Amino acid sequence: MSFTDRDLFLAVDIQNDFLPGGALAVPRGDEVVPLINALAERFPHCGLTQDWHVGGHMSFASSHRGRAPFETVDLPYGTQVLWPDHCIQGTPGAAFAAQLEVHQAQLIVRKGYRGEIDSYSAFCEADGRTPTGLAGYMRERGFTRLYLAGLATDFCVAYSAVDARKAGFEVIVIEDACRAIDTGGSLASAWKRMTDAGVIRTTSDRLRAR
Ligand code: VGL
Ligand code: ZN
Repeated sequence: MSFTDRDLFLAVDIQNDFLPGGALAVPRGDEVVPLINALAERFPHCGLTQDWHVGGHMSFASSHRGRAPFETVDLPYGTQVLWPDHCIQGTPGAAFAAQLEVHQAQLIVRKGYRGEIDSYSAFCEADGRTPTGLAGYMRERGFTRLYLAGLATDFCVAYSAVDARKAGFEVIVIEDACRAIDTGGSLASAWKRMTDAGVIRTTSDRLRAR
């Protein structure tokens, strides 16, 4: 069995700032890049997401006096983890990793571009109601299944996976092609939320055997 016109493979946030040496480096984040390149070749339809913040974004610790990265603050839409400045529009840190070779990607979803609101999810911003348009794009193109890999498992991958389930799609997370930030128990809680939402967990080996 191979992938069909109903399947979309989405590689999440493979950007310099999330790789070793980057502003918000995900431990061993670079290890997923060759896996993602190989996976993408097998899908007829691929997309990419790109964290795409304005300078002074509310998710940056630097926007809150006296606060440090990885602390949390309460914002109008809920609790927000504070991050180092990262993925600022047009900067080298926001660019896709040089080793990423998914030139056949048909779609790039940018998110987090509103200064007052974060967006981990590729579907919906952190207020839980402002859509990015991805669900509509998938429906118009007839995609019913979403395969996810990338960075970080416990933030952008997990929020995207759960929102995709809410939008009615089948969702498969390719675990070994993801890496986590894991701050304050975020990885365990992300897997619980994904599993509860009916997200399927697989590995690139298992997919290769299809
Ligand atoms: C992400 C934290 C802040 C991610 C993005 O891509 O998982 N995490 N912005
Ligand atoms: Zn971000």
